Amino acid sequence: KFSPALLESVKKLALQPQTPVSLRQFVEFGHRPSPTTILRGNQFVQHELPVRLAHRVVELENLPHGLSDMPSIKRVKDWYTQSFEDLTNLPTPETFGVPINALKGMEKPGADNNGGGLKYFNPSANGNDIPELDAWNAEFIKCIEGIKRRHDPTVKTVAQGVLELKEHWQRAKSPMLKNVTGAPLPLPTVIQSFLDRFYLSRIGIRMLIGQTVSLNKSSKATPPGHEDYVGIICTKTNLGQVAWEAAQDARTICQDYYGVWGGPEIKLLGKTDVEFMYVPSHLHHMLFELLKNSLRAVVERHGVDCDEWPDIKVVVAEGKEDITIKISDEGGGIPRSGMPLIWTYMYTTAENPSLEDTDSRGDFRAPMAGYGYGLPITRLYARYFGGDLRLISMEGYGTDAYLHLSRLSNEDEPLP
Ligand code: W6P
Repeated sequence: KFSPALLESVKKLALQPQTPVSLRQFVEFGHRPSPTTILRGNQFVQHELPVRLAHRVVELENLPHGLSDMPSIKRVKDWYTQSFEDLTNLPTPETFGVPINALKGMEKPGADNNGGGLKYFNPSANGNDIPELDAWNAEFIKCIEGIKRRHDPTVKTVAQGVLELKEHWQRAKSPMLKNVTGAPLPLPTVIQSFLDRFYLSRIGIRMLIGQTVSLNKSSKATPPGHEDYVGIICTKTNLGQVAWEAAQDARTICQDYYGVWGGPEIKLLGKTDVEFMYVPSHLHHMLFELLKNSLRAVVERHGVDCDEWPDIKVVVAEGKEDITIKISDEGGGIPRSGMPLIWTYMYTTAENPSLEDTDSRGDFRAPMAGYGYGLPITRLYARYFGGDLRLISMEGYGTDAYLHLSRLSNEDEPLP
């Protein structure tokens, strides 16, 4: 399927170190970028993405317990290899004929407008419009957007691969599946930590692509309402606003799923008006996931016919070093013995976890609970920018989820 030469160059790049990018670097780099800055960024990504992809290909090839041989894992590995090929086959600006020398001296945006650096560098105003540059940038963006789309089904497909491994163990009557009680066994630690590394790396790769695509598209004009944005990063992310939206979305899903009217209320308390630098889509994703869990716990503990469910409380605290969001539910908590399972890629309390977002009638049904990957992946999103997620359960009463988000945005991106 892939040429031996390509596979060789994958192995070669997998030996090169990945380059971490901090949130601060993302912002400094993407703030009012000149055409030269955009080009430099694109060139960095054209090199960095193949390095990161190559690391994943090699790891996917060498997984323990036969996981590498599962058809779904092979598919995912092929996507990574294909994306590597797409990027390395793409011409570089030089081979594409971008007159690199014509860009010399254009590094400093605003250098020739009072030194304020407040205006976008406008090449055409200087008679320096470079069609080859625009054409290469456009080609490059098309390529990485295609890569992002290709990898959309990764989480689902890897989950499928883990199921294939479990079925393989069953057929082989492997001791890996020797469960006397019938309770689901946690995955071996090596597989668990592989999945953590793999999904954390995926967050980083998608951050790099998302940021690059966004900077290229907004470099000519700031989209309305995006004055505080640098790419997909908002320098004034309003926690209360994102939390309110995540709460609305989670409650809508809860109503549809349980057929309840309204559902438990979600109260926002504390310093909800805090603004800080973050990726709003990441924040939304984490809060949405946690709130869905709390809603599910409350509805299932108190019943769909309950006339007044206990509120779910979201308390925001602003510290110097981090912002903590506590989400408290009275959903009965989690037994202590079940706590370690929370972070495994199999924990689910959904009665019928399905890989499809459809119910038994085949209708589309919003997944109230997915395939048990929500919580571990939410914690990875928190950790990606130096935060963390902890759960404290009071069995018989409820659960507190503590989401810590780091304010010190100069920590290095973690790169497994
Ligand atoms: C529960 C289980 C859980 C997981 C994550 C967040 C909140 C909750 N509540 O009962």
